Amino acid sequence: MRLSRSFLPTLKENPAEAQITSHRLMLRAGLIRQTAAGIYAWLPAGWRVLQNIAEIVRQEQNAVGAQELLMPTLQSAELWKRSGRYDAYGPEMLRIRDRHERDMLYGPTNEEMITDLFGQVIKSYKELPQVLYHIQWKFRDEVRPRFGVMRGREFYMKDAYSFDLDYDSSVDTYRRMMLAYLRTFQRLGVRAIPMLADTGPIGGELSHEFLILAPTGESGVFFDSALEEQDWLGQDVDIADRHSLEQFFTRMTSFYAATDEKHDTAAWAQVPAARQREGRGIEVGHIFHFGRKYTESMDITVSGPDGAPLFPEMGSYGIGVSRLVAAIIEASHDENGIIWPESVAPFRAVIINLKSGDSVCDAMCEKLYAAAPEHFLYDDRAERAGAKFADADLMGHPWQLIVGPRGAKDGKVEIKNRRTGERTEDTVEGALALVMKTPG
Ligand code: 5CA
Repeated sequence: MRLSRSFLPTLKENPAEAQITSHRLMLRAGLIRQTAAGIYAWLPAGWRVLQNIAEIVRQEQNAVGAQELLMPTLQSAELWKRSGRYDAYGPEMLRIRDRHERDMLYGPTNEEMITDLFGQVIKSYKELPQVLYHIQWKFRDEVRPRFGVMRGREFYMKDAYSFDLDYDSSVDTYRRMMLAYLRTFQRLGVRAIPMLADTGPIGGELSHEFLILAPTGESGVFFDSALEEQDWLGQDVDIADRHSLEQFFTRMTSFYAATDEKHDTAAWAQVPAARQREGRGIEVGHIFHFGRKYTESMDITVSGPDGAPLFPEMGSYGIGVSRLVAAIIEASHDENGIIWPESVAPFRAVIINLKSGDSVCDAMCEKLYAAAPEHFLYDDRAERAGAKFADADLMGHPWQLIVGPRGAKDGKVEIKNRRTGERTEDTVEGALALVMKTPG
């Protein structure tokens, strides 16, 4: 993308309405604009980040056998009356009436709709397990939407739903999903700590939340620092094998981790003092095992091995995709701006032309840009160098390829790493090879 022609409105000043760093930086870096309270438009750079996150989430869901589909945002109230949640959900649900006076709602979550779809299609225990997910906008009419997309009213969520024949296999599915989550967050370049959690309006008895540490987080957290050191991508778990899943889960849950709601001071005292970590965290994911709550209330069965009807065991698994954009920024920034992990950055690199109009500089920049225009932002504006550097740091591209008359004359590009601040010089080919390396 050429910056001179892009819809990328950066701001020099801090917007008055933003109280926390990620909200300020998202507005200043031109990622989002508010269109109504708690509702945001995603501008091109922000939309790229959102899609990059969604793609990693998708790959890890697919890797554990979940199937992607897409359910609508608008739902019929009838569905929710069947589960009994239509009245129970309260004022957070945005209720709408269509022209035929039918009650509708903007979905805050999809347990009812997926259970109904499942019931229409799956008739026999032989077709189980099924894990289905979508990545779709949700609406919750939060009393106090705040901190930008961190607690919005409309937000982007990945929600998966599982259906198993019996309790044991539903626990396998829960553990597989747990692994998928840990892998997902690690690939996103952040540490999300899994913690035992309350189930709230979703229901059920087994539940974990995933929290990214940040002082602005809404929950107090207590955990064993050993959890931060785990390499979930390097673990050898056979997801088709119950024993292997159990080993993984037992190991993971052997480390203490709990939000303030679930904190157990006696268990906490057992954690070696040097490994005790206390702080605040942002909930970026939440998984629930709730058994037959919805299949029973909505009367959805499959025929079992002996022909008798059975209620499948369910779980649901959410990731706050739009909240993650803000949470990643809370965890990865400095006083100059965002520091994007390579895997989610809107652009891999910005090409900074220090002398637009100079034929040698222009030619070198064009050569760099032509190598991967979909991955590069080319700052071809007639701005002073200082403004270009400030915007590059603010927007947080992992790499800056700086082209000035002196270096360009010798065929050299200056390469700055945004995270480390390290600067090197290389040829166009060398710079491209470094920047285009696949992120981990
Ligand atoms: N049906 C279940 C799992 S699919 C569910 O809805 N879980 S949830 O309520 O915990 O939401 C899942 C994730 O969505 C949360 O972990 C959080 O990261 C995100 N989320 C929830 N509410 C908001 C909000 N108002 N703004 C932004 N993200 C939100």
